[in-house]
Amino acid sequence: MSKRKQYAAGLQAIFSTFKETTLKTGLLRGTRLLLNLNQKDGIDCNACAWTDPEGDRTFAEFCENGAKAIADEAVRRKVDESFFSRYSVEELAEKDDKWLNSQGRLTKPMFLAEGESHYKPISWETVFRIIADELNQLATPDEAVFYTSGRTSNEAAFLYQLFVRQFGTNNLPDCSNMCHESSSVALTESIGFGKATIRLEDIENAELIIIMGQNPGTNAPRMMTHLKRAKESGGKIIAVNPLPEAGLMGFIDPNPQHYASFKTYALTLLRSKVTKFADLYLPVRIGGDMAFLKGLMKALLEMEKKSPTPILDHDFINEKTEGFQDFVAHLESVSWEDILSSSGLSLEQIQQAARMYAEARSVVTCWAMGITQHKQAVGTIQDIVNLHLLRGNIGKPGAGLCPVRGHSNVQGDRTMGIWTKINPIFRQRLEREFHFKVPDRPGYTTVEAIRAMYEGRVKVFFALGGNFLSAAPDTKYTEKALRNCNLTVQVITKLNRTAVVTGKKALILPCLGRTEKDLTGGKEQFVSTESTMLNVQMSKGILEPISEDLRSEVWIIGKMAQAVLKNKVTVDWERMINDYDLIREAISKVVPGCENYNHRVRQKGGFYLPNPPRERIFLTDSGRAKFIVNYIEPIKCEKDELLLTTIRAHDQFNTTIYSESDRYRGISGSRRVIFMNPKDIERLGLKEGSKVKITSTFNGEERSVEGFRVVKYPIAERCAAMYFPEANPLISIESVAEKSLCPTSKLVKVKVTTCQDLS
Ligand SMILES: Nc1nc2c(c(=O)[nH]1)N[C@H]1C(S)=C(S)[C@@H](COP(=O)(O)OP(=O)(O)OC[C@H]3O[C@@H](n4cnc5c(=O)[nH]c(N)nc54)[C@H](O)[C@@H]3O)O[C@H]1N2
Ligand SMILES: Nc1nc2c(c(=O)[nH]1)N[C@H]1C(S)=C(S)[C@@H](COP(=O)(O)OP(=O)(O)OC[C@H]3O[C@@H](n4cnc5c(=O)[nH]c(N)nc54)[C@H](O)[C@@H]3O)O[C@H]1N2
Ligand SMILES: [Mo]
Repeated sequence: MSKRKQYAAGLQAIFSTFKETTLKTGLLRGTRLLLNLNQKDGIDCNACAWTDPEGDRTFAEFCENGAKAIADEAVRRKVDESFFSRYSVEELAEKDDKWLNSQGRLTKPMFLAEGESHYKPISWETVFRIIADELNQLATPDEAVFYTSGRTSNEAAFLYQLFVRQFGTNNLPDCSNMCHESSSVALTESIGFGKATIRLEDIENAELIIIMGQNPGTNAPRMMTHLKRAKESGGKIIAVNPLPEAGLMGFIDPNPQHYASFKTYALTLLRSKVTKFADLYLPVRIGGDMAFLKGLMKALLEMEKKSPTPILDHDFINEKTEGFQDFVAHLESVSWEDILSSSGLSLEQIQQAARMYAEARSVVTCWAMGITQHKQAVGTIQDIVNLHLLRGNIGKPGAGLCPVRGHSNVQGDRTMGIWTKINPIFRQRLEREFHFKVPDRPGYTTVEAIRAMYEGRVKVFFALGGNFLSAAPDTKYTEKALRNCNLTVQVITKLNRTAVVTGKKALILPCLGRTEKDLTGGKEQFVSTESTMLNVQMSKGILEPISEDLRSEVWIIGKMAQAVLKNKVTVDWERMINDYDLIREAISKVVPGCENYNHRVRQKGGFYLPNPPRERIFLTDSGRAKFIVNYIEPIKCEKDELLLTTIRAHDQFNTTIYSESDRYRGISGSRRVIFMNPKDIERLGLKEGSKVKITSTFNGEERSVEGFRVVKYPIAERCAAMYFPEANPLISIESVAEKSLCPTSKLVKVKVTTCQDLS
C-alpha cells in the first residue's frame, strides 16, 4: 500500500511509460512505436477512443496507459505450439487473465477437437472448413452469435456485419452492449443522435465541464490536456463521483511540448506544480446521479423564480425543444427529501452546482461507465440532456454532450453496422449494393446472447476480439453458457479466459494487432477508426508481424465468408480482402456520412462524420430535442447492505491486467480488495485489512466471492468498490439497465462479512 494520489500524471507517468515500453518491447522498437502513436499517418492508439488534436501534433501524442496497451500488444514473447502441448485446456482454465495474457502473443491457429484435452495446431484452410461445417448444419442462422470487441477496424467491422447478415442473422452483440449502450439509447430518444455533440475545442472553450462517473486520469488520460487548457482559460470543473479520483482532482502535464520552455517544464515536474481540476467535488452516492441532476435542475427553476432576469434559455426551449412544461411540472413534484436521500449530497452542494451551472455561458458534460452501467442509466443520461436543454447548452461553442467512449473503435464499429438492429437507410443501401435481404429479427445483445447459449438456443459463439467470459456479468453463468456451445471461436491477439473455457470444440485464430504491418494481398494495407468525437482516421502498423501465421481480421472474415456462404456469394470477398480500398468503396456507398471515404480518410488527420446536434438539428420524429421525464426509483438497502460499484485500476485495460497495482488509489500487490468508507468498516464490525466474503443478492439469488481485503477509502458512505473483472461473479445476468440491457456493473447490492477460514 502506498499513499493515494491527489493528481494524475507527472514524473511517475513518464517513468512508467518508458519502463513499460522498453521492458516489454525493447528500447528502439518501443521508442519507434511511441513516436508513431496517434500521428497523422501513424498507428491509432488502441487504448481508448479519445480524439486526436486537429492542428499540429506534438511528438508525444500518447499517454502512459496508451504506452502500456501498445507495449502489451508489441511484446516479443510468444505462445507457440509447445505451450499448448505443455498445458491442457483444463489446466489453462485454472489460470487467471493476468497469467494468460503475460504468456505472450498467439502465433498459430489452434484447434481443440471434441473430447480432446489439448489445443493442437491446424492449418487456416481447415479452420474455415470446421467453421463452415458447424455453421451450415445449424437449424437456423440465429443459432450462431457473432460478438465484436471495440478494437476492430472499420474495414473489418463492415465486412463482418455484411457476412453475418448474408449468413442470415442480426446476432451481432458487441462490447458496447456492456458499455455505452445506455448512452446511445438515451441520446437517440432525446436528441435523435447517439454520439457526442462536441469536438475537442468545445472542451477547451467550455466555461464549465461536468465530469460524471468517469475516471479520465486512468481511462482517457489524453483528455487531461484539454481539461487543463479549459482550466487555464478560466473554465471550471465539477466532478461527480463516489470516489475522489486523482485525475479529477489535479494534473501535471507530462508532455514537454505543451510548455513554453524546457525550464518551465522541468520546474513544473520537479516541484510537482499541480493544475487543480475539480472546483467542486460531489461525492455522490452510487446510483444517485439522477437524483443529483434533478436536484440541480430543481434548484435552477427555484433560482429563476427569484431572479429578475431569466436563467433558462427560453428562446432555445421554445424553438428547439418539446416537453418543457411537463418536465417543469415533473421537477416540481420531485421532493428535496428524495433528492437528498438518493444522491447522498447536501442541499448546499447541489445549490452550489446549480449556481455554477447558471453562471457558465457554455457547459460540456462528460460521462462514462459510472453513469451507463446502472438500472436507471438511460433515464439518468436523459436528465443530463434535460439539464443541457434548459440553458441551450448544446450546439453552441464550448457546449455539448460527451459520452466518453471506451474501446478505441467501439463507435466506428457501430457506425459500420455492428448492431443487433439496423438503421433503415443503412439496410436499404446494404441490400441494394449486395443484392440480398437483411434478416428482420433483431439480434441478441450480449446479455440476451448469454442467456440463449445457456438455454441451448445458440450453438456457435464467434468472437472478433475481446474476452467475452471475463467481460460479461455473472461469470459462472456465462461460463456454463459458453461450455454449452458446440463450437466457440476466438479471433484474438493474446490468450484469455474465453479461449480456455470453451464449447465442445474450439478455435483460436491469431490475428494482427494495430502495431503490425498488414501485408494482406501482397501490399501494405491500412485500416481506419472513429474516435469518440466522430473523427475518422487511418491507422497503419509499423512492426513486422510476430509470426508469419498471423492474418488480418479482414482476411479471416473474408475467407470465412467464402467458406460458409459458398455459392450463395453476392460479394467479391477475395478482391475485397486483397484490396481494402474496395471495402472502403462499399462503405462509401452504404454508410451514411461516409461518402468518398477512400479520399477523405487519406487526408492528413482524416475527416469528421456529420454531427447534426452540433448544428442544433435534432433528428427526432418531431425535429425537436425532447425533455423526457424519468422518475427516481429509490434504491432500498437493508441495514447491513452496501452499494457496490466495479472499477478499473490504473494498470489494466479491461480484462487485460498488466500488474497488481493501482498507483493513483495507493494499491499495490493485490487487486483482491474492497474499498470501503471508514464509517461502514466500523459499523459492520470489520477492520482495515480484514479478509472478507462479499455476497450479492438479486431476485432472491445469492452470489459470492471471498478472500478480498478491506481497504479504508474516502468513498461515499454506504458504498463500496471492487475491481472489474474480479467482482463480475457477483453481478446477476438478470440485473440490467432499463431499455439498453447493459449489465448493472456499477450497482450491485452486497453484504460484506469476515471470511470464516481466514484470520
Ligand atoms: N487504461 C485504460 N483505459 C481504458 C480502459 C481500461 O480498462 N484501462 N477501458 C476502456 C473502456 S472499454 C471504457 S468503457 C472506458 C471506461 O472508463 P471509465 O468509465 O472512466 O472506467 P471505470 O473504471 O469503469 O470508471 C467509472 C468511474 O465511475 C465512478 N462511479 C462508479 N459508480 C458511480 C456512480 O454511481 N455514479 C458516479 N457519478 N460515478 C460512479 C467510479 O468511481 C469511476 O471513477 O475506458 C477505456 N479506457
Ligand atoms: N464488472 C464490470 N464488467 C465490465 C465492465 C465494468 O466496468 N465492470 N466494463 C464493460 C466494458 S465498458 C467493456 S467495453 C467490456 C470489454 O469487453 P471486451 O472488449 O470483450 O474485453 P477486452 O478485455 O477489452 O478484450 C481483451 C482481449 O481482446 C483481444 N485483442 C486485443 N487487441 C485485439 C485486436 O486488435 N484484434 C482482436 N481481434 N483481438 C484483440 C486480446 O486477445 C485480449 O485478450 O467489459 C465490460 N465488463
Ligand atoms: Mo467499454
